[in-house]
Amino acid sequence: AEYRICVVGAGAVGEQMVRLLRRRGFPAREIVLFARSDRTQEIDGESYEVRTASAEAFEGFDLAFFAGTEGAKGASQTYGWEAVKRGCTVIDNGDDFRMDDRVPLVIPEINPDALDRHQGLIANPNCSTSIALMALGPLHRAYGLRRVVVSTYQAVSGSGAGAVRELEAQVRSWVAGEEMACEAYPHRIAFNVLPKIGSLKNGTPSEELKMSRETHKILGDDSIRISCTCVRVPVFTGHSEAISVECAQEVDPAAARELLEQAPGVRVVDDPGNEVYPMPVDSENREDVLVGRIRTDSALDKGLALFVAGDNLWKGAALNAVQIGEALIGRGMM
Ligand code: 11C
Repeated sequence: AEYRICVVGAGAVGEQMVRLLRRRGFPAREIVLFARSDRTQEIDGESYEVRTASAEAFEGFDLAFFAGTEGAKGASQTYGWEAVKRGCTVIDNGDDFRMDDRVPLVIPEINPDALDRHQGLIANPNCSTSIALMALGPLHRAYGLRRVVVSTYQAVSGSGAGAVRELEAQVRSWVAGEEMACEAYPHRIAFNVLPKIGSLKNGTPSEELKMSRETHKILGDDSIRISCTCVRVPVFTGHSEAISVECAQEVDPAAARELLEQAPGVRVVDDPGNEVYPMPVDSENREDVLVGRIRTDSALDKGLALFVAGDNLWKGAALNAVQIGEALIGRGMM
């Protein structure tokens, strides 16, 4: 079968969704973009029709990918269930329904069975959650995670195309000896790090709440104690994370490395003596999440430390969404 597909949101994530649908040969009869105005948009040399979104516009589509970022924020609240009512399955990259009990939150390599309970709308996790869980999922299954301590190093593209332009403009201003303009963040991001991502909810930055709540939901285990510090760094694309875990079972770093080498969607790059380790520049436009610096964490009982890097727009967003679509087809649910 070939499917009629729409992508809601024509920004950074929407564009990557279209690119990955094509690149992975998704069986699409048609791909249409929905945004705030009618126009056409060129992606990789192909011209796509952009239509104004409305509830009725979803009529006749089989699958809708909501980019859920930038200009498309809130679109799934307005149109998500409206599209489902019209027979369209929705995969939502945004934050609106991730913790909704009706909505499975899915990383296809980690918890594909959650798809069986879907009611038309499926949520894609936050980028830092997906990238961490590509390593933490297999470790949890093998060793049982008790505690997780994460520090993230998140790229500006996670804040949208405006933040990417701002980092570049600030670097140019610095070179020219000029004042840096700050709009995307409350402080300059060039040659700086910002240890708060998202708005505060009861004193905790929303990005840190997302990471712990989503991890509990995806792994189906609320007992894991999670502590996060999410930090924005002056990197264009690729979120990196330093992670320490305490396990229920004894964990040997060599065995953990072997386990992660077998894990789908993971590439182990772990030879620090030869300067081989995960870096955001190597994760960009790459489907696998890079995992390395795998070692004992002696500050924790049965502890393991590791470092991961993944493309926040790919596995962190568009790729995972497309893989959810592929998994639905693979499970005969489309
Ligand atoms: C960031 N993680 O890097 C965010 C972007 O809930 O999907 C994605 C926000 C989300 O700022």
